[in-house]
Amino acid sequence: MSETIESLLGEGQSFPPPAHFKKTARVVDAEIYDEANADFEGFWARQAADLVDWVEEWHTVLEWDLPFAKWFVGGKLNASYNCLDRHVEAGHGDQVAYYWEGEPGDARAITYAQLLDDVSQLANALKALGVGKGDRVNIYLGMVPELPMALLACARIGAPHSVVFGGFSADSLRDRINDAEAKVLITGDGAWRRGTIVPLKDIADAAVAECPSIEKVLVLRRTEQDVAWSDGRDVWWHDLVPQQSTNCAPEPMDSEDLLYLLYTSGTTAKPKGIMHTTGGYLTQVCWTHKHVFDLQPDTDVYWCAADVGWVTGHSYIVYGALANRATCVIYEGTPDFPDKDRMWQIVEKYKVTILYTAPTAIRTFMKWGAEWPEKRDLTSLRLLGSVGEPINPEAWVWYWKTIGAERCPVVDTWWQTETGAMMISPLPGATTLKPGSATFPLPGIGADIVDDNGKSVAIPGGGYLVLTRPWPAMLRGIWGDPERYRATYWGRFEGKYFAGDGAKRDADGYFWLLGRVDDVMLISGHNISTAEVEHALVGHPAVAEAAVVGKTDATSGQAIAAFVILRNGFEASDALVEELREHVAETIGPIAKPKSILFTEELPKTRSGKIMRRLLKDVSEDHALGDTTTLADPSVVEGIKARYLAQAPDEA
Ligand code: 6R9
Repeated sequence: MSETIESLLGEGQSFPPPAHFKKTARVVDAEIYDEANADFEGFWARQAADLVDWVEEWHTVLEWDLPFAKWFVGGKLNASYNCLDRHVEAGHGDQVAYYWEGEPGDARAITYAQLLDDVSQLANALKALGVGKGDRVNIYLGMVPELPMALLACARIGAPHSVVFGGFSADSLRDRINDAEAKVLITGDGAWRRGTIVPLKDIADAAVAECPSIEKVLVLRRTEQDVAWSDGRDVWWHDLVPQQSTNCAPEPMDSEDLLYLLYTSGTTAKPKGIMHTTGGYLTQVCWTHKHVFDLQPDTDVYWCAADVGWVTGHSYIVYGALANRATCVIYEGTPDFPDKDRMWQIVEKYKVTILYTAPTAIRTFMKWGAEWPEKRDLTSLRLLGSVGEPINPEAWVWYWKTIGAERCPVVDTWWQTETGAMMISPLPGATTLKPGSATFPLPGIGADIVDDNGKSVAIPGGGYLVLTRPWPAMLRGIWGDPERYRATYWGRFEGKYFAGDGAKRDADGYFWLLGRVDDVMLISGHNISTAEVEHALVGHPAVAEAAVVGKTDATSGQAIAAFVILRNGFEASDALVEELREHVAETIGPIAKPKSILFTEELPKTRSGKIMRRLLKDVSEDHALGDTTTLADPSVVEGIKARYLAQAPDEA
C-alpha cells in the first residue's frame, strides 16, 4: 500500500479527468475560465439568470464600494421558492430531496413536495410565534430533517436565521443569540450522538436564561427524555406545527436582504457574525454545486457529510443542493456508530454517487483501516470532494484509491464561511488533479498570492492568499461591526481581501493551501508553516494525524511541539519519537525537527474538524486554556495538557 502511495506521489504525479467521467461531464475544457475572466460581471449575470428564479429582475449586476458589495441590485427573489416550489411546479414533487438516516437506525425519505409542505407549515408556525420579516431566529438542533426545514422556513418568511452547531456550549449559544438579538429559538429535547443524548433543551435553557431578546422557544421532540418546561415561553413543535396550513406564500426578498448570519468557526478569539444576503449567494452556491460536483439531478445521490451548523451545510446541504434539485443524504450521527463502517454502509444503502467530506474524517478512516470500507459496496460512487483543511497528499491518494477505486475524481474545494461558496477548486471534467492541491480559482474568481507588501509573488512561490475582485456569495459584513469587517479582511492589503491563509503556487500555477498564517512559526529566523510540518509527519506510515505549534524557546525563538495520533497497529515509544523527528528533518530540513512529540488519542478540534492550535499552544506554554466553547469535545484538551506536563515537566 505505502509503496503504491509513494509511486503515486512521485515527482509530477497528476490525474487527468478519467475518460469515462469526461464523457458526461458538464465542463470538459478550459474555455469557461477565459470567458468568465474577460467579463466576470457578465459571467455571474448569466449564471444568475440561468440558475435562479427571480420575482423581479435586477437592474445593476454589481455595485462595488470597496469593501461593500451589492449584487443583482433591484432584483427580488425568495431562496426557499428556489429550493422547493419551482421543482414541484416543474413536476419533480415526487423526487426525494432528503434521505435521512437517524443514528439509532430509523430513516426517512422526504420528497420535494413533502418538504415544501413541511417548510410551509413551519413558516406559518414561526409567524404564529410572532416572527416577521427581518426578525432573527436562532436554530440549535442536531442533524435531523427539521434542521434544514428550519433554515428554509426562515428564508420563506424573510427572517434571517442564525444556526448554532448542536455541539456548542450554553455560553457560545448565549453569546450568539445575544449578538444577533434573536426573537425565537428553535431547538429540540436532545440530539443523538454516539448512542448518547446531547441534552439540547437543558443547554438551551441555560443559554436563554441570559438572552433577553428571546420571546419563544420552539422545541422538537427527538430523544424523548423528560425536559424542563417554561410555560408561556416554550412551545412543542408537535403541538404547533402540524396544525398549520401547508400554504405559505414565499416572501419576495430584495437581492441584498440578509439571508442568514453564521458565526465563524472560532479558531480565532471572539466569534464574528458573518452576513450573507440572498441573490448573489444563491447564484454562486448553485453554480459551484452544479459544476464542481458535476451534479446530474436526475441520477445522482449526493451526500455532503458535514453538519448543517457549519457553512458547508448551509451552502451544500441546504441552499446550493436543493436549488439544484439534488437528491441528498443526511446522517444524524457519528461515523463510528454502531461501527466504523457506518459511512460506507450508508453509501451502499443509498447508492451514493457524490461524497463530500473533510480531511480530518478521511485521516480518521485511514487510521481505522481499509477493512471497513472494503466490507461495503462503494461502486456507486463517481465523485469525491474534500473541504475544511489542506488535504495532505497521502490522505488524498488514500481517498482516491480506497474509497474511489481510482475511478472518481477528488475535488479539493477551498473556501470559507466568509466566501459563502467554493472559490479555489477543480472542475472535475476539465482539470488535471494533483493530490493535495485545490488547483485553480474557479471561473470568475480572482485570487492571487502576495508578499508582505501586497505585491504578487512570482510563480513558483508562496505567500498570502488574497482575493482580488468581489464575488457574488461574498460576506456583506460582520453583524453590527462594519469597521471590524473592513479591518479584518480589507485592511492588510490595499484593495484586496485577505483570506488569512498562506498558499503557494507551483511551477504549473497550481494553488497549494498551507493553512492559516497565524499558524506560521518562526524558528531560528525561518518561517515554517504548521501545515508543512504536519504534512511531513503524516507522511510517515505510523502517523494518522498530527498537529504542531511553535512554543517559546530561549535559543531558537520558537521550537516545534508536535502532537501525534498513531495509526492502528503502531506503538508509542522513544524510538518512534526519534524516528519521526528524523523523518521531518529529512523531509523538510533539520530546522523543522520537532523539539517534543506527544502521542495522543485525540486532538482538540472544532466540529468541522479544524485543529485548534491556539489551545495546543496554551498547553505547550503551560498557559491557562483559552476559550474552549467551540470544541467538539472540550475534555480532549484537558487530557492532552495533563499528559504533556507529565511527559515534559522540564520543558513546560
Ligand atoms: C468551508 C470552510 C475556512 C478555513 C480556510 C482554510 C481552511 C477550508 C480548505 C481549507 C485548505 C481546503 N480550509 N477548505 N484549507 N484546503 N480545501 O471550511 O469554512 O469553517 O470558515 O473555514 O478553512 O484555512 O480559511 P470555515
